[in-house]
Amino acid sequence: MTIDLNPLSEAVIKGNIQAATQETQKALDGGGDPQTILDQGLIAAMDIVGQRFAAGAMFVPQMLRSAKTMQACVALLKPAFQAGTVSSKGTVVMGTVKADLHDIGKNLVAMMLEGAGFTIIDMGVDVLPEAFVQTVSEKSPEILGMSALLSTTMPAMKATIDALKDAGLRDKVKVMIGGAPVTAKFAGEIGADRYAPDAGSAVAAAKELLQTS
Ligand code: B1M
Repeated sequence: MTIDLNPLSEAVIKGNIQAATQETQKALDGGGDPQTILDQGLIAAMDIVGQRFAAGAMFVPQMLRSAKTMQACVALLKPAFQAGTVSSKGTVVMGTVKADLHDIGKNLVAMMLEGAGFTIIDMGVDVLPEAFVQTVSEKSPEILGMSALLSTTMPAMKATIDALKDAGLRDKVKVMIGGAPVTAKFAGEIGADRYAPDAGSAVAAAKELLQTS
């Protein structure tokens, strides 16, 4: 079945929450695949928002409205990604690194991991290295997941890994990183265990790290 997701993308780009949530619901009610709605309706729209911002054709308040619109639509998709979870596959502490306020991607990764059976401790945005270390120390998660969307905040990932080493915790937790400017090469350079380019890969990577299915 083909569902036209262009009206949804347009509504996200314009930051029209009412139209976007209506279009999301319409797509779901019409039997649309939630993953396709997410990838081709919502994430594709945010890519266009980013391109327009970079070209000076959109500004921060408009980008923020688009982000809020996307989040409202993701909330409608959430139940579809979280059907039938049983016992926990492991605990993942998640956060966006110091000085970085982008949380849509991090929230999506958390949502998918939760849907796949992991327990999530979400620390939010602008998380200091020492706060990550404290939570790892207190909660003993199997995985620490860090997200960064700005090239200027990527170094906070290394700072966090270094802080884990200083606290004697580095070998007690697997570290997974992601976010638009992050690469597998960078993950290797800073001593992370895994890089994942998107939420689906993050689930596969988490399972591989813990050798669970
Ligand atoms: Co900002 N912003 N922003 N922004 N913003 C970008 C990132 C930018 C690329 C736009 C551009 O110039 N084209 C650019 C960064 C340039 C750079 O450093 N390379 C940028 C900038 C410059 C800024 C400000 C500095 C603008 C300013 O104030 N002048 C400012 C910084 C604020 C701060 O953080 N301190 C800023 C602010 C904002 C808003 C607040 C307005 C808003 C964020 C709202 C929010 O998140 N609640 C915003 C938005 C919306 C964007 C864009 C348009 C969209 C980001 C997004 O949500 N994408 C973005 C352009 C773009 O990326 N196309 C842009 C959709 C999301 C699903 O994708 O986050 O990549 P993403 O997540 C993916 C993967 O990366 C991966 O999986 C996710 C799902 O598939 N992933 C992981 C993410 N984390 C992972 C963790 C993992 C594994 C995978 O393991 C743990």
